[in-house]
Amino acid sequence: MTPSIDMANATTAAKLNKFEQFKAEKDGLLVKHELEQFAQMGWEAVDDTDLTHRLKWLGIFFRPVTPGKFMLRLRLPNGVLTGYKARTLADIIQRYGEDGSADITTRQNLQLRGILLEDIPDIFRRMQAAGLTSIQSGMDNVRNITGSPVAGLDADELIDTQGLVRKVQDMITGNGTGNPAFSNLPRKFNIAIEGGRDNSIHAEINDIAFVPAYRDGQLGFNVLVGGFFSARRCEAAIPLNAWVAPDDSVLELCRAILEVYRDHGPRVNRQKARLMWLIDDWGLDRFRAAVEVAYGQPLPTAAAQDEMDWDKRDHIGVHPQKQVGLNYVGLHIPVGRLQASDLFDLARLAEVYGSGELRLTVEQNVILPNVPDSRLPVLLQEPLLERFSITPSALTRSLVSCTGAQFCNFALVETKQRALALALALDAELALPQPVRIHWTGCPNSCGQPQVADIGLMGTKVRKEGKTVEGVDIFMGGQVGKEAHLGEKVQQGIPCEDLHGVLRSLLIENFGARLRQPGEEAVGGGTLRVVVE
Ligand code: SRM
Ligand code: SF4
Repeated sequence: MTPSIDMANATTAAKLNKFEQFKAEKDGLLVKHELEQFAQMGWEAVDDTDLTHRLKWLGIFFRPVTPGKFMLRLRLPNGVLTGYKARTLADIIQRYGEDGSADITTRQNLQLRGILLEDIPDIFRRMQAAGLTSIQSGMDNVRNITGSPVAGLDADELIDTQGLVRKVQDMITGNGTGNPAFSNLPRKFNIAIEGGRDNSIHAEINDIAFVPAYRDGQLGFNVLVGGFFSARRCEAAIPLNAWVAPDDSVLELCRAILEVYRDHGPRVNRQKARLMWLIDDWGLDRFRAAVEVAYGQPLPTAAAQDEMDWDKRDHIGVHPQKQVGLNYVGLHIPVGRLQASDLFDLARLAEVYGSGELRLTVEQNVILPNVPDSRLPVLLQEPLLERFSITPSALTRSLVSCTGAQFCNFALVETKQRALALALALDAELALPQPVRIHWTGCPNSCGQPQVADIGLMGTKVRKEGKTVEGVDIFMGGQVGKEAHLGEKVQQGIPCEDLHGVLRSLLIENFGARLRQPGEEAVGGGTLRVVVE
């Protein structure tokens, strides 16, 4: 299928933004054929647009903060991987020593660090042999497709989404080889397919979300569209007033929406190019009608209600599965940061105690599925569980953080190290009646999703005593699960050095925290093994 971008809508070439211009000159996917050459000539000699932009079509991110040490963003549909895949990735980063690490992302995915361009052809061969791909994971492509991390394990789930998520990924990426039909969207695009009752993947912040719903007694999905965060605007997804059966209709509807967005989505101003801007411009009825034409048949109207009626779970700890005698064990990974040795260890635990499988969550944690009752006691004695705890303390437990200044050039503040240090310090000081979800994001792009948090912290620069220092704007009121609702900014320009006291007050006044008595200690916690300079 050849893309047919509506140039009348996209307006004249003269008005196209610079991203549209370089995409029109050469599709990002084409650098795939130049990788061997890039590897031989070295990154310094690669054309600047290929280096800083087009390589992202293959998941390869040049990092201006660490020039020459690239980030590789994978695709892990539904957050599922195997011990074998984890070991392959561990092996890839191990050779980079201290530079080699992996981050679990807020889209239940992995990003590898420290990668050298000359190694990429070999890395891609090894990844392909292990059934891994990083294709179309950056720039104007569909990001990792999320689904419940306990799909197929949860006794109360409605639809096991794993197969559907894989099929949608295969359709969009041409079975992982790259698909030019969907490699030139107006902007990034997020898809989530939820099969459980607790909205485990923040359906409301995706460009397309499928949520379970019964229509005339048949189980399928209601469809939401247009959710997104950006520096300029954040919106929750709205109902498309459509329902689909849990079969290839999901694929077909994704294809139809992507075609409409690809061919008619706004391409003049990149700050106004996400799907919701098209829906705003056209109105929902016209958008829905265009999707129906692309879908090839009328779309059933939405079911009256969806089935997401639970509070959101965090999956930490030991939980019985629907398969009698088996359990899934959620391990807390402090701010999602893993070293090669951690990935090797997790692969071993999955193979020794479970079925060789691992799952990732959007809270940047890991789940070991299929652990028999009989093996639980030994698993729980494993030294790794001292760092990757099943009983983390209340604030570290729910902590989420984007990459921040260590590797991201958009960042206005360092995030991960600071987030963890503050959470541990506050956990030591305060007793909380329940976990409080604190999300850090280093800039207004909101990769760390501060708007879904109980307390969201967004990096900014602040003036203090005549100097510019790192600070945050504070968001509150984010709700997740059945009554998902985006939080709003409640305070701005707090210097990070004053944040401890501000958070302590917020936790006491709004979340029932009390100061610990002498001798009363917090359990669990975490350490980040990479020290940020
Ligand atoms: Fe993001 C750009 C990291 C989830 C909104 N995001 C970036 C870049 C690629 C910028 C860059 O080139 O440096 C960051 C890479 C830094 C690095 O070295 O790691 C980056 N985003 C991340 C991750 C790794 C954060 C994390 O630590 O988990 C997440 C990767 C997900 C994945 O596996 O694909 C990540 N980014 C998100 C999310 C959350 C989500 O999807 O639920 C959002 C908000 C939701 C959304 O997109 O609607 C998000 N990222 C952005 C934006 C703002 C998009 C916009 O429409 O303006 C940018 C900037 C851009 O695209 O121009 C951005
Ligand atoms: Fe980078 Fe900003 Fe995204 Fe954090 S929120 S990863 S600082 S772009």
